[in-house]
Amino acid sequence: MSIEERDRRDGGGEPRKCENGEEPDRREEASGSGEPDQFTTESVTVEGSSETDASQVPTVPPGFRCGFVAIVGEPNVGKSTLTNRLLRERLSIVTDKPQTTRRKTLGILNAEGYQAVLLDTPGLMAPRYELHQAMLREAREALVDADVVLFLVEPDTRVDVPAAVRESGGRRFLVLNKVDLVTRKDDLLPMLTAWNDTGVFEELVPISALEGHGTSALLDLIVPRLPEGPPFYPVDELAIQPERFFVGEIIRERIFERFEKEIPYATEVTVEEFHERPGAKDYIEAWIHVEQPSQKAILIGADGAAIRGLGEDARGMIEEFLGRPVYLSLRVRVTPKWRKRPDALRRFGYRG
Ligand SMILES: Nc1nc2c(ncn2[C@@H]2O[C@H](COP(=O)(O)OP(=O)(O)OP(=O)(O)O)[C@@H](O)[C@H]2O)c(=O)[nH]1
Ligand SMILES: [Mg+2]
Repeated sequence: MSIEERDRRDGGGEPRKCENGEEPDRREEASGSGEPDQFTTESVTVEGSSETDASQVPTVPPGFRCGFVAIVGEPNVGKSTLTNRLLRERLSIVTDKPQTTRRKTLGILNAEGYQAVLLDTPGLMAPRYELHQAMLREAREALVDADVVLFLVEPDTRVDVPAAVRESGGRRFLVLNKVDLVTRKDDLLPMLTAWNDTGVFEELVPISALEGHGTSALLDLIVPRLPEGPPFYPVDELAIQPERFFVGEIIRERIFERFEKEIPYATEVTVEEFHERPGAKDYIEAWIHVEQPSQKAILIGADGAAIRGLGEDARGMIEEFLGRPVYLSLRVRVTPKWRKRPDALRRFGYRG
């Protein structure tokens, strides 16, 4: 199957609710500063392929459960870490910096007797510009769709339930994450009691998403709350968003890891080309958009060293994710004030 076919299938199979793996609108070229600089990296061979056949949907036994589980909370509380832990796959990007996740990311947890569609979301926060508004829309949409809402918090945070969580129609759980950081376990009970006193949650579950403590117990509480019904997606699928979405996310993650201060936040990644080539590795061309020429200079680095390092790092992770070797070409271009511009955000695939 070609990448185009796979992406069409990944993005096109209409789920009962939510998500369609939208492509950015290429007709709306964001303004730049002349030709972008291009950098390429050689690839290494990685064996194996993760290709699956979407048509193989087995018959559903009686009592099968399927539903959407929204994972929401403030930035950096561990939503993506929990998503990956429950999926047992590294699907969502994770960094130690807040506001890493910018779009709703679907992960499909398939197990005997149920399919839980996990919705990892951007952090709930006070929006400062258009990009934040778009991120909040993604999180709120997930809440509308959810059968179960996991509201993640860290220890010792102020007890405050956002209206969007309070008003969501799903079954609400308070998930106290990062309990590995709490040295005196006696401190947990008062924290959980304070959250319980809000009267919003039907379960309160302490976990460590990082270490995997409490996460199977959490799943055991989630599954009975999913409605009975057939699976929404083929039961051998992990994700429905197109491969190019995850490729862009991996590049963004590596930027968050490798660059400091405002650079990760002023950066967006679009995958402009992604195709198979007869007798050669898949070709991927991604553009890294920044807001100012000074940021472009930092990303490129002296003699292109920074972007070469980024390209090699990202290519390795992309190959691991896709299970096949790729040729990655990175370009950097300046799109002034893109975080505040609805036209640029649309071009980058955010919905208005
Ligand atoms: N100690 C500890 N750290 C954790 C735990 N879960 C997540 N982290 C760390 O917290 C940081 C943020 O994790 P993410 O999963 O990216 O958090 P997020 O809520 O998805 O963040 P945004 O996407 O930015 O909103 C990372 O450094 C994680 O390793 C945990 O249970 N214990
Ligand atoms: Mg995240």
